[in-house]
Amino acid sequence: PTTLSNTVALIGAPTDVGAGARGASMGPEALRVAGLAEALQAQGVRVLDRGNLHGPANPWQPAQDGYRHLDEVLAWNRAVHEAVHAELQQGHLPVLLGGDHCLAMGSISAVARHCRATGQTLRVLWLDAHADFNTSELTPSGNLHGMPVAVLCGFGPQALTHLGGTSPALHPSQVRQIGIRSVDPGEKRFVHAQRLEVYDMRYIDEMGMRHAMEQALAGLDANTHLHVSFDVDFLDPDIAPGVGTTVPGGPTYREAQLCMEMIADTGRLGSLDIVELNPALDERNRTARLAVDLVESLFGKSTLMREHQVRRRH
Ligand code: B3U
Ligand code: MN
Ligand code: MN
Repeated sequence: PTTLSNTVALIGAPTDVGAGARGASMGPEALRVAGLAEALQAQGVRVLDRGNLHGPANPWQPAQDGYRHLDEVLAWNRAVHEAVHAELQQGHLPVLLGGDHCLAMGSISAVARHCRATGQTLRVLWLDAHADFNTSELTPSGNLHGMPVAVLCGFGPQALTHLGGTSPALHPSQVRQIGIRSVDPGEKRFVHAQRLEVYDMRYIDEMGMRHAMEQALAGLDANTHLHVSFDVDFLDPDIAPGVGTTVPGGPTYREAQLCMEMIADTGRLGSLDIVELNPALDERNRTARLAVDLVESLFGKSTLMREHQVRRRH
């Protein structure tokens, strides 16, 4: 099998409280309109659309003590945490439809809590143009979507670092970042200090997506739960304009497909975030349709029989 569970639960979290641009709150519906459930069903999985979570409106206020909208971000992440954890306990594969990337605090803390209880090893693949490793001291914006990896590693306000009870939810050694090409100066020093494993665009240019993914996926075994946190701004803005913070020079269509196919080949996918899709900035929903296309590959769609392609690599 391509994934840990044959039943997928779609959980919409329509908010942009952690972002610097409005519009990611429309992401869940855009993904549904682009045919996400149908695409997953075509890959042979059962799909349960749980509808959307509810939470506070975006107050659009400036940062206070280095954080924008901390109370609202906390409320949304509590809801996400409970919903994701409930699906995992039922043996389902949760797919979080964001919403901005601050919601990964709730989803990944739930996955970490589940893995702790079941004795599984958690590996997180962070597909993003950004490292999302800021703290209140380092952030240039106060936007919490730039901080989820730091919060999950225990650096941030107590209420967020303890969403899953114990802190930290993750050790930096459990994270692999792919596609990174925009890191703030203080954030960069912190990434090095915490020894985050980053396959940035320079690495992908020099070594190729295949080698980067082989490294990022090395060491998985039959006890590994693989969580993919897919920030749509990972993709090159030429093919994916519908995001709040475009950064030029991202993976091409072919590179992104290969990335997803190699994750599918591991058979260890256990949970997924699709975040930062911003329909207000998209062109006729093309970025949503591309995201759905890539998720099909992530769930095992391939041109030929998969065994042939795996064999070719050895
Ligand atoms: N690193 C910047 C920008 C940013 C991070 N994530 C997104 N944008 N999407 C910040 O504000 O932390
Ligand atoms: Mn992100
Ligand atoms: Mn990003």
